[in-house]
Amino acid sequence: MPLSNFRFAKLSYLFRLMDLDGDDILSPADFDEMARRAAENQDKSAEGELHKRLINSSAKRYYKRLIEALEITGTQIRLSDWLNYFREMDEEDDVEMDSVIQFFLEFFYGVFDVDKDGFISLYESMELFQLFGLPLEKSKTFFKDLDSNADGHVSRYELMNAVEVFLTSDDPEERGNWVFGEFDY
Ligand SMILES: [Ca+2]
Ligand SMILES: [Ca+2]
Repeated sequence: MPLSNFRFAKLSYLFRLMDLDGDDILSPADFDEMARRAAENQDKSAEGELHKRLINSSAKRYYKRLIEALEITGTQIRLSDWLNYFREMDEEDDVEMDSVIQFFLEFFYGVFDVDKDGFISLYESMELFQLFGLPLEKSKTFFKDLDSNADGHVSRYELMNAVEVFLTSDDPEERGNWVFGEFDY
């Protein structure tokens, strides 16, 4: 079965968001660019330097995890590979999809939970927006949508639900669809 227009639009949008160098391919170069931008956003404190080193060393590892999660044997991910993955997964049970959700959890917590308290704060979520070039003024709304119990932090559980909705839902009313910002559909 083909993907609905809505899912096609949002999955393509997420792909382009991650394709930071805009060459229509997800490759280690995009993750290097992510690391470079993250380092640029850091202050010059010792903590900032440590964060920079951590991000640099793990950028390639994250890319490898994504390729494994998508079960791609080559070294690059084209938009068609990415969309095909979700098309095929719809026909199987969602056990395999879990590995892509796990990738995003590991990635977001690894990169953005700077103080390692197990939650993403509003401030930490702003870094995410900056990194992907999303409008910062939208980050507060985005954060409120993610923080479903409104305790001022985004827990793993809250993030996991949002990512799952994003990857699988056909209902634009579900808030998780907007976890990566706004897109047209
Ligand atoms: Ca790219
Ligand atoms: Ca945190």
